[in-house]
Amino acid sequence: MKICIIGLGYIGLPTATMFATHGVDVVGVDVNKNVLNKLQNGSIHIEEPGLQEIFQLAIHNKKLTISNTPEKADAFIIAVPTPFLHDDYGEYQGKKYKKADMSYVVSATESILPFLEPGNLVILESTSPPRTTIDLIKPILERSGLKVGTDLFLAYSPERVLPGKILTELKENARVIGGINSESAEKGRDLYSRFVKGEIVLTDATTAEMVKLMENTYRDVNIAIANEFSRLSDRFGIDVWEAIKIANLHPRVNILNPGPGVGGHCISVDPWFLVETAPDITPLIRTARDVNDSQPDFVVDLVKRIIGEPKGQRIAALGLTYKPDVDDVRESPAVEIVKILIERGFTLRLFDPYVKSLKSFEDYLMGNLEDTVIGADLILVLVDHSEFKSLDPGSLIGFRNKKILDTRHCLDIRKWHQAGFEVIFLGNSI
Ligand code: SAJ
Repeated sequence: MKICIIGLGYIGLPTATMFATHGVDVVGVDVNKNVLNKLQNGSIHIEEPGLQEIFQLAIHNKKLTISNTPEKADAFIIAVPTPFLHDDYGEYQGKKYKKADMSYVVSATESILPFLEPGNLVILESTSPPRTTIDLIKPILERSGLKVGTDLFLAYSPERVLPGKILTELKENARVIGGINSESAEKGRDLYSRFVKGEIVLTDATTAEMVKLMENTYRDVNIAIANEFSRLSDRFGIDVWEAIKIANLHPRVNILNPGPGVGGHCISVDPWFLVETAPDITPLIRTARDVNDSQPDFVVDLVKRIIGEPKGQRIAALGLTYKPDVDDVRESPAVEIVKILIERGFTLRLFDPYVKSLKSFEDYLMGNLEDTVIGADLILVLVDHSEFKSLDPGSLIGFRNKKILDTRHCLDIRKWHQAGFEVIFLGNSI
């Protein structure tokens, strides 16, 4: 069995490695020269626990090869990104909405055309708007002269893994495989069952696309309501964290955590794929996106209420990634908050143990925590990295004001009080 995986990013690389360590010959293909260089030299370009070791094993055993072009194989998996377009918006009733950039999916699909042979299976893994497999991928594949459904088999199978836990979740999570016909879905099941231990559920391609989008949209909408609760609690002078804890004692209530906003390449992007394809019937999904996207403004407003309008105050911002213990800053609300604070005229120093350099913030980024907090009027915790949660405030010196704003509710308040700090949480009236 030989497969070709197009796209060696956060999903393609772990998936390629998994297949390669489960008896399949894998050709991993990417177009990015830096990525190829790194991988061909034996090291991975993403931070993911455990991946480096099994990647090296797969390369060493010659089960995984890295290339810049596809080759003939039994199956092809497309795992390229589907970000949104940054300069092309749709509009519905005077409001702009974001649109998916399908160009990587299109060029990846076109790149396999010369290598397709009768009996091949093609799987799209990239998160995509509903009907992409049928309306976009199928016609491209048919340009090969092969008939999709009889000569070629086609399915959509979304990844559903959590960054930071990818290797375990790839194996253990339930996997949905949506075929354009039942034979395609069954061939998909035969392929993924080589390493998937979770339940494999077969359905049609459009249902599988919807399942993926519904999961992330469900989460986005639920985080939006938690964020709105944080604003209400702030207004009414109560602690949102205590209120949520008590509300969640109800057997049918499970409110998520408010925070500085929603980031990452999934939850903050995918709901737009539904709004884009059906703007007239998705007001709730759209509003949730707007609420989460405006949460950074709420944080900036809170900062101003704590230290006043900018006139030379210094802020030590801790954390830039979109969530804890990863190095990913895509769509990160922390980055957005820092950007707004700098624009407004505050003086910032930044530190993130996972981010050693970041375009446009180079002058602000510090190499260690100690230098970051010197002269600070406010410590602003934007990400709940383990390193910050376990921080001993007694080890830090040189503040101008001992104030800390925790947007993640992750600090041990007792320790910080003992060290003489005023601790403020997002969603806890000041
Ligand atoms: N967040 C909150 N409050 C919460 C939970 C999360 O503000 O209660 C924020 C996080 O801080 C982060 C963002 O939401 O900025 C998203 O983080 P996440 O950990 O919820 O999810 P992702 O984006 O890392 O991964 C999601 C997962 N989807 C679901 O949990 C439904 C994962 O299973 C998917 O595979 C992934 O998206 C994807 O690739 O689509």
